Amino acid sequence: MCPRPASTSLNLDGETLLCQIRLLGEIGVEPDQDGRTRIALTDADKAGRDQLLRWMDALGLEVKIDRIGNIFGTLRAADDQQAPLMIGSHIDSVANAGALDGCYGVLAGLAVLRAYREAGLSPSRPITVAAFTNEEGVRYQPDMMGSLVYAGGLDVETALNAVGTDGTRLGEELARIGYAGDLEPGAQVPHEYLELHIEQGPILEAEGLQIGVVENLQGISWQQVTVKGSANHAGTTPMHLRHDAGWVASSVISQLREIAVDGTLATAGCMRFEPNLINVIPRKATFTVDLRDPDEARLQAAERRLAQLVARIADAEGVEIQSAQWVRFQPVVFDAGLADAIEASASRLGLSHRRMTSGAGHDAQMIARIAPAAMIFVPSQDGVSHNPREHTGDDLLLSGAEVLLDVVRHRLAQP
Ligand code: HGY
Ligand code: MN
Ligand code: MN
Repeated sequence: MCPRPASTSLNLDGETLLCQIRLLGEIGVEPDQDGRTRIALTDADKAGRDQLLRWMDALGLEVKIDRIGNIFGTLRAADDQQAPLMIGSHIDSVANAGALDGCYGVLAGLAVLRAYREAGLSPSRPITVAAFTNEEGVRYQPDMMGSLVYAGGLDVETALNAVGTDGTRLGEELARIGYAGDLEPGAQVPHEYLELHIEQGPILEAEGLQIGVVENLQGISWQQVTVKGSANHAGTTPMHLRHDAGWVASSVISQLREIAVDGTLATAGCMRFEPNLINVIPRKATFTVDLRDPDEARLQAAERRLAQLVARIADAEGVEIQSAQWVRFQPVVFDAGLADAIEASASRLGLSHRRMTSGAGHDAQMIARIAPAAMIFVPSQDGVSHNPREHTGDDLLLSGAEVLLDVVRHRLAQP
């Protein structure tokens, strides 16, 4: 545990926080998997949401759910008219995920409210813990969808009509799991927003540091590319007469590393051939490209290079191309005052720290559109995430939560 100034009456109950992380991490674990899968609006996501609501109820929080299924648990204040300080993240996951991504920040938010409850203190302004819907965006795009709707960046009806990669309509799934709330998204604009999250990258661990003061966040460009060629016999069609959609997709993907230069990141996460049979030249190929860069001009240059590469290879093979932009978020700079406050807390608590950029997308980048927002990182072991091996030691998890509590205490000027 990190040394705490004797004066505070707000104490972190680290044992309950670690226990809740472990219990939530057990929801969605499949027998044949090491990790858990709680993809947005599935039954497993519902089970995680139900558990979160039970913990919110146990803390006596005022619980509200908005029309896109965002969950809010609020500790009322002495002066209830003020806008809340919001602590948020997400509890949906990718497939076969770790237990910390998103969940850590939501449950650390509950730990902050528990500290107020146990100290018998009312905060000087309401504190709201938020769990945003569909942060991962792997079933319904875009990612960070719930916080984007909340921040007014996506119309709620459009979001409710989103069709998933499995053909389901988001609004029907939301109603099916019982989380189609009635609160208008964004009805309550937060005074400030804090998000505690694992780094999901290698930097803090490599530098032996305990806390990341996140100043900014990369721009994100997601595209789905569909290649339409001609099916034909694998044994009778001469190579120069083929219109092989599978070869075009594979050629583009194999050259992505030439696009990922000067700090831009490029990932082809999905690829599908049709008819996907060993002796049939693919008539259709569908693949995705995830481009990221903290610099908007470089991200646009990478998008142009990708478009030129796809066009050149497609022309040579005589196939048709369709590109659908699934996500396009510009880089975000977080609130300097909040970043300073996080840095001051890390120093006060004697924790080693550095300022850094977030490589991953987070709900904070959406809430930054409507309120001052910033993030706190803790290290990820081996920099691994979106993988059951995702891990952060208990001491580091508790240090991050101590920083969150200390920042809140100072922002609310509480004893
Ligand atoms: O894609 C991301 O960066 C986030 O995990 N949704
Ligand atoms: Mn996350
Ligand atoms: Mn994630």
